[in-house]
Amino acid sequence: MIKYSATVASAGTEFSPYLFKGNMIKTIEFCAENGFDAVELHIRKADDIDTSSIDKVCQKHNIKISTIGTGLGYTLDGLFLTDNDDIKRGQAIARLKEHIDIASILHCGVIIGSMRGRIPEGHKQDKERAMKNYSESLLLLADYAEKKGVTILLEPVNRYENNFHNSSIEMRDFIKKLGSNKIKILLDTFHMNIEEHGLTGMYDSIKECKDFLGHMHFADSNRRRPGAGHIDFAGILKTLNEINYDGYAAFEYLPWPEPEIASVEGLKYIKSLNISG
Ligand SMILES: [Mn+2]
Repeated sequence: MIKYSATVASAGTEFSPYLFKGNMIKTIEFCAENGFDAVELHIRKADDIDTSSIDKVCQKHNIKISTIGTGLGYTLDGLFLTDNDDIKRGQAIARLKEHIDIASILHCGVIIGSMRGRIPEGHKQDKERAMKNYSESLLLLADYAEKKGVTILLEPVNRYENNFHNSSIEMRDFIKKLGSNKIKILLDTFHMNIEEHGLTGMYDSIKECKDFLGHMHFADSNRRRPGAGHIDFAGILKTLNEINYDGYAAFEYLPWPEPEIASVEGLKYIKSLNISG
């Protein structure tokens, strides 16, 4: 059975695709009252949140934390794993370890999307070095995550926002090659809508990734709530049920026209389509 999660960020701009911003405790209470199974926390660094009060409010309202999103470390602090500067890459790794520590306390996964970074333009050597640094950093983090009982979720991001591992299959093949069972794939319908091939591309990719699938992000084609664009969520849900996906789908999209409506209407729409799950 698919479980649903809503995104909340500790910071971000008007154009960040997070449903809620600011008060995490209030958001968790709102999401619990409105039928969500979980909340996905997007935080910049560990001291953004008080894990014990979050844990307490989750237990009180019988709701979980599904995932920690880490992209703010890239957008606000410029930290990323393909960085060829050893000191800065070390800071990126340290930041992600902080996130893994939090995830270990809250029993959830850690997403690496924007903090993957980009492959630098220019010399072939620099590109190869960035890719090597990236893979080695991930394996180091996977070791750390394994000790802490946490799963790392790598997210393919569309070509307009990143320049490598844009499609689901590219990312799946990379994860397969890395060979760590603590690293799984996160498929985001917004990115898939841009990258996957043909009319059945999104469904085919979900099936192709099924052995590695750890998390989903739901957003419609215009990055608004499901039902506000043209993605066929009935087909997505049917495919996820076919592969017996029992993880989370986190609602990561623009809070249009406002967070409360965007979250509640999105969930209502998805539940109306997903009668069997
Ligand atoms: Mn996403």
